[in-house]
Amino acid sequence: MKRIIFATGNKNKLRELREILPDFAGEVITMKEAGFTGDIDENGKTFSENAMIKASSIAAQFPEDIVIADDSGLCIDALGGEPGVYSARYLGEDTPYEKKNSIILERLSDVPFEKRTARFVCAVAVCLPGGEDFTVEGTIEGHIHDRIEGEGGFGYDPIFYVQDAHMTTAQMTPDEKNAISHRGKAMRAMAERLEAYL
Ligand code: ITT
Repeated sequence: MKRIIFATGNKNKLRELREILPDFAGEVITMKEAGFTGDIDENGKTFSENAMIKASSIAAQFPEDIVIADDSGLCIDALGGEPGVYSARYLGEDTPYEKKNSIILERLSDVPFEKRTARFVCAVAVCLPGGEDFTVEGTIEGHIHDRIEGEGGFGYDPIFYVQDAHMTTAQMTPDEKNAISHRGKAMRAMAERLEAYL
């Protein structure tokens, strides 16, 4: 059985992977647990490019293992697609999300609901021993809410409103979010492709 390394330092991504694919996640170790110490320069222009940069950086050190990586973020149409691939760094890497979310709400204060369209995107890249690789993507459409609401999820979830569910992704249970989320879709698609390989 090959080891599967998840190239992330984000605990919330790991938690959601465990919720989305509990059997698969039993086999997964983090890049820290694998002993990766280097820096990864996420300088790609797209989520897929950045996901592959992360996965291939780890795969270069651990060529015998399967490596997966997640690059994701929030794209807000009224802000020209921002924060997009800069979602983690947007308004400062160490700025609390409470503050980032408040600033976004302020910037959109004059924008009516129908123009507050946004989507979460998640690209998952996989590097296989032997040099093969692939990426898959998942998205979820929504609107930027008029207030911060909900305690669940992480990051931008308290301002991401899903019209069909009448709530933000932070108000959903983990199962409700994962069933429709960008990461749920991308991780399930990844597992299907990977199963064919395994
Ligand atoms: P790694 O690169 O180590 O995986 P990161 O947090 O830096 O961790 P990204 O560069 O992919 O990861 O940035 C993704 C950011 O997008 C993340 O920090 C959140 O702010 C946001 N994001 C992604 N998925 C989200 C979700 O499901 N709910 C809320 N915010 C999300």
